[in-house]
Amino acid sequence: MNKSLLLVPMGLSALGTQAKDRQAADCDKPLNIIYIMTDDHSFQTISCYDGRYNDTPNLDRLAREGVRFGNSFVTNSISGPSRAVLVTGKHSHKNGFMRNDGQPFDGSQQTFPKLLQKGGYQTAIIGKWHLMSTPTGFDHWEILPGQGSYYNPDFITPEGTHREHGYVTNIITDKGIDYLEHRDKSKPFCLLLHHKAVHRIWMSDTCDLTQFEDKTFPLPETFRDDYAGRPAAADQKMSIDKDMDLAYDLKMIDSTIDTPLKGGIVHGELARMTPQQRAQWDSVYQPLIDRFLSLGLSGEKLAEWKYQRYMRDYLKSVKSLDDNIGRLMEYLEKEGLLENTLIVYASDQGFYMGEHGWFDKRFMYEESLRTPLLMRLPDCWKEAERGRVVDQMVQNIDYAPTFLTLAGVPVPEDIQGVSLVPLLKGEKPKHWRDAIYYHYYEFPGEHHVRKHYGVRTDRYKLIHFYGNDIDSWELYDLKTDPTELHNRYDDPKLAKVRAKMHEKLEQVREQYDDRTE
Ligand code: SGN
Ligand code: CA
Repeated sequence: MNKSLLLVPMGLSALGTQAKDRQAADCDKPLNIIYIMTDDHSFQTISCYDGRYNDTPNLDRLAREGVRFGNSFVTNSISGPSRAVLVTGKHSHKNGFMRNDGQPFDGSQQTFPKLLQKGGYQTAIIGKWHLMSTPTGFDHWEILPGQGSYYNPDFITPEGTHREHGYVTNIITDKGIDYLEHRDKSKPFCLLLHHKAVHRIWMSDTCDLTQFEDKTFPLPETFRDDYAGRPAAADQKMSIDKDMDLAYDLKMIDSTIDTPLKGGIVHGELARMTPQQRAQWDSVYQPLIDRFLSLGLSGEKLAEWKYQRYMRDYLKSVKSLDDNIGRLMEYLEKEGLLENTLIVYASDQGFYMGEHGWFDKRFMYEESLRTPLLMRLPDCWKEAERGRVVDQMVQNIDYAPTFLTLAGVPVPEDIQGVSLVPLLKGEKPKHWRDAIYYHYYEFPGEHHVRKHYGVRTDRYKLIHFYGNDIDSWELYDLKTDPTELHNRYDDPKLAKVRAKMHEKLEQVREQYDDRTE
């Protein structure tokens, strides 16, 4: 692998750069890191990214007091792989965790939390882990089993499994604050706070049940996509119309509604609720169910109704998340921790809010390739301008080297990402990467998205869907076709672009040493 292929000057001796970073950091104390990751949170539903649907004042504050990454992408748009990329700073084929339903993460490998520990940091993870093996590299850990539950969730700790009472987003935030209260105050810390929200099946806290019920959302332009010229997109199982389950996803629980996934909610989340929680839930959902039954919807009307229900439920769980970020910020402010703490907000990947008619993620199309990324800068970085949007293309392989650099810990050569610290400081590195690489592997699998890999530059995207029964290429001009409806792979007008993008793809596959197909 030749890491310097696309990133020549970034390769400047790691150590030299770090010393400079710390010096420029202008801080007396070492920096703390709080990395908040949510699950499936679309940038479309964060108001500093997109104002169409909701307000997220607390997330917007992170952007205002720091930077918002306008071109932030993942390498493999699915939870476990994204988390493995986060801790290792390496693409899936290098860290070995390529799909949610494969082998457990090999926790004996190098990760940034382990390197931080060696560098004198105390490290903690609270919330969704999803890597199937016991967390390593953390002085403190409390994780959800698998996907976890919204109501009265179980937590696994080194002492065993126990159940907590309440709503998961509040509990994870409480646990984060409690950890900060009781930490060893003589050492800097790195806390990973990994929420379950806003993952399927988008259940809200009891106090937010009525939120958004009076709102109607505009259908995305591509809601009725016919997938012409895109065979892989035509053959998925993530359509709001066809695959979103009325009982499970949309909570229409009634004896007259029998759906394939109904048992999942009846014996899952609803069965976990206390009688009091259930009564609060029913007081809002029973009238919605009655109304739905009285409407007798079908066809397009039903699809549109499903979209509205989906949006409302999803946004309710975003509301609770944003409120809890506010609660954490209040605590950090009160404790004087904003001075020397970097606060990062990211999701494990993006999500479809009805674009192309979909929910879920996985595809290399924009909505799921992108992921929100906000970084609130420590107050002691007096020189860095706040409220900036960073336009350079960044990827989740970059988080690990960023955190190591901030901690003054040397970045090992085999880490594939690059430190974002220069971008945080407002520098304009001359030779930043001009392409990102993506590879998705979970097929056969839930939602039936084919294996694919590809390359994206600031303007074009080339994707190869492959497998036993598919071998198809897609090429998009994101400038003229930002919603990716027109596959131009066979368009003679783009022949030169196509050849260049193939070259670029070869280049990034070589750079990241990916020969898997
Ligand atoms: C679950 C969901 C899927 C989702 C995957 C992966 N089904 O299996 O809809 O795509 O997680 O999501 S559910 O019936 O369990 O809700 S991920 O974010 O964890 O990768
Ligand atoms: Ca996810």
